[in-house]
Amino acid sequence: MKTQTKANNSARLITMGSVLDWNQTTNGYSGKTENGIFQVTVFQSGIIRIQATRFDSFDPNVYSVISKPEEIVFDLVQKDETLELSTSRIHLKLDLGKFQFSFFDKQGNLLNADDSFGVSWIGTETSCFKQIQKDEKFVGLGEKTGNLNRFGSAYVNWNTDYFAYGVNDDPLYMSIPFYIGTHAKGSYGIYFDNTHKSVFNFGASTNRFTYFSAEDGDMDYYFIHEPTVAEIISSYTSLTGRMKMPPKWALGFQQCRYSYYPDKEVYTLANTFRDKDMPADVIYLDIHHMEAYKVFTFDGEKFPDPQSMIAKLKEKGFRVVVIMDPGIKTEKGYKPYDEGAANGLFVKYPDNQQYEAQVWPGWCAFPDFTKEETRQWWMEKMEFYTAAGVDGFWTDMNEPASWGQFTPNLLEFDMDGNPSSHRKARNVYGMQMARAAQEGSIFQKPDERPFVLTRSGFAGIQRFAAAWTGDNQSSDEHMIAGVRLVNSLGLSGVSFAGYDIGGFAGEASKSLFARWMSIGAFSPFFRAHTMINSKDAEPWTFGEEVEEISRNYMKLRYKLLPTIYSKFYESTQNGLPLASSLAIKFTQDNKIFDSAFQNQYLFCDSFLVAPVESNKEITKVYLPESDWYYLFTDQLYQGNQSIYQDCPLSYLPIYVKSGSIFTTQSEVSFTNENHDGMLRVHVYLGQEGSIFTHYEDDGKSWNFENGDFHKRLIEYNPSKKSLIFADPEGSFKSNFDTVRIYFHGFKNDEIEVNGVTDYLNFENFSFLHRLSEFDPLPEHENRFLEIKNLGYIDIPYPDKNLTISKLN
Ligand code: NBV
Repeated sequence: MKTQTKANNSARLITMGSVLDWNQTTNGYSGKTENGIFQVTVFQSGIIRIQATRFDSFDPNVYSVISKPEEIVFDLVQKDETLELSTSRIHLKLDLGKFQFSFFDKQGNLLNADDSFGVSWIGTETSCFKQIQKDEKFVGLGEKTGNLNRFGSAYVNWNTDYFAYGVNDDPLYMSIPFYIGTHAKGSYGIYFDNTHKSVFNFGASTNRFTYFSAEDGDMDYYFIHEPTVAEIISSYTSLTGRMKMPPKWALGFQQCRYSYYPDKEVYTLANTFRDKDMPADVIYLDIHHMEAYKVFTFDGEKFPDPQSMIAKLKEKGFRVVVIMDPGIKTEKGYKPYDEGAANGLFVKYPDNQQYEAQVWPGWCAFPDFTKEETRQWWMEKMEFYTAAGVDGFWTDMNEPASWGQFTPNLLEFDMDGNPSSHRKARNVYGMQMARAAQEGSIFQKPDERPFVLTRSGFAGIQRFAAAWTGDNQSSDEHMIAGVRLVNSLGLSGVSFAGYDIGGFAGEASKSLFARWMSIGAFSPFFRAHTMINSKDAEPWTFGEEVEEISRNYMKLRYKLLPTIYSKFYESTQNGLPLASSLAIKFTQDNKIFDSAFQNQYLFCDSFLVAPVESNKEITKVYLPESDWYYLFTDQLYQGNQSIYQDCPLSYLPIYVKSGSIFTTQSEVSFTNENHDGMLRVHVYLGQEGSIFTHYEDDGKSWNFENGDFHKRLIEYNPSKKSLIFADPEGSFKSNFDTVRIYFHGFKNDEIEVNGVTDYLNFENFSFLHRLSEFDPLPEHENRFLEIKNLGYIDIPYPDKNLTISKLN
């Protein structure tokens, strides 16, 4: 039985009090204070875990952190009243009298320190108060609205179904209690590993401290320090895991609506994409695919033969993703209900009675996804869909949502053998449903990589699913806010994320839709979606011009697949996002936090994307340190300045970082369609070079895990004036037989290929197609931008290393 140790006046704050005794442990130290116990664990040289509780044992979250402490050498000494622990990265001091921690780097710079309230409680609510460092900024915290720099704001983590949320509303569907603090002395990350409703206050309504607190549970956080924000994110994802390599089709364009039916409408949709030459890979079936909204059924009238429908769609290169909601209609005779009830798989009240609430099907029971047997059962049930040929799964309403939107806290969840109330379970429920969906997909189709899209989640969700930002609205504000949400998810370990293009609630104007498609092409997850009863919102329904603009950006997305796929692979290895807030690479540049520039991000490392509202023809863009090439003309700009950029709807402001490399392929209509066999390598003159990791595999199976991939580094080295293709690794045979290298910004007429002179060809080059002149009036003429006289050479795809030299 857990007993409260001391101080039972729950109306006032109590701190840990002073340390009474401590002992060294294998990975750190632990001890006892006047009011609680604590443990300090060195996880890695750059990660230290702090745990404190008022009870006599700890109550961890078993769902998020999947790694174990490494065997790390550390020093531990007591100097007077201070206990000092050092690893090769962090120097941690604990004031034994006050139970206050201070974290320093190895040069002695103070990174982060507790306020004198340190770790404390008010009743069951546990908090950790931190001093604010000079000019400190805070980024991350996952799916949170608000500014990139979270200083001055407070946020709640409590997964919430929020239809048509406002751009400043909080909380939304997913909680990730991880943030990064940064100031002139360095950056650090804090992951608060507590699943209860929590609050992060970065100095809202107080100038004394920041704090994070939870309604209950332990003070349990991981302090991460590395020299760069990128390494901090990598460390965080070494704790909570990284995404699995998705199937290639999931990187293509995805079309959704609430809902496409009957089957004829789905065929028309698929055919229209192909007839209109607009590349696309995925069609979604929303809740109307079911009979009376019962999961694991198809509505027999709307979809009399789902299997042959899906087979026909596959012939055209389309995959089908179905929605799965957790609510199971409480209807005797409906097998999923009968089985769940008979086997005790549903969420219950403490008296063991089944919990019911209303959702789409009416009264429903809710599978307890925090129970292994329930997940196992769900995995087996998914055969219903995979047998019909369904390839992907969309877990919606998994906050969990129900009418009334107020789940009672007394409900009980198994929590994998540690029964807990809804207070502890809610925030991980959605993640465990996404896990069941992923495990189910793998169980049913062991040879194929799964694709799961989830609305709700918690720290670690990246291991199981891609995320989208729920029910946004059709407005410019939302389009821009969505970019920031996705960038923030990327700062918090969730690389595969996106938003409903066009907006879910409401109807997009022509210009809004066009702009949103162009921005969405540069989002990791690329999907258009809209609400029931709204106007058609496929890319051809907004008139000819929007159709052409959309097609242009869809095609550009598909041309960029070799880059995007390679960067997805890298993200599975290092946890870094594909849509990378400038706070990652340009952390110390205050300008990037300006409200005018905070939405800008790097996509796939090379592209600086400046999202801009649909009604703007000209915009201000901030170019951070480096030189930058305007993507569509190769005009060169110096960094560390803001510029004015023309931005007609047809041209989204995008700049390529000098020194970068990216790759493209010929146009295809779906990811699996054969390209022309030529890999285009674009290299941009710069003072600082780069290494691009080119990655290929079969796009669908797990064979890459056994070495069946094709990977090679392509390095541009400005001081050696060379571009080197390293030896390929892996047993997979590349899909390319030729390489065309485009030299952007170089002055060469000739270069050397493995020491042999070769002469460049020149052409006018464009990443987008010329738009038709829809309107004969001269003032409506559409601009067409191209790169004049771009030099290139063609070579056979090198089967071993190859050096291009004499670049200037
Ligand atoms: O299943 C219907 C919708 C879905 O289209 C949307 O993407 C989800 O976020 N779902 C929410 C349920 C209700 C929406 C009003």
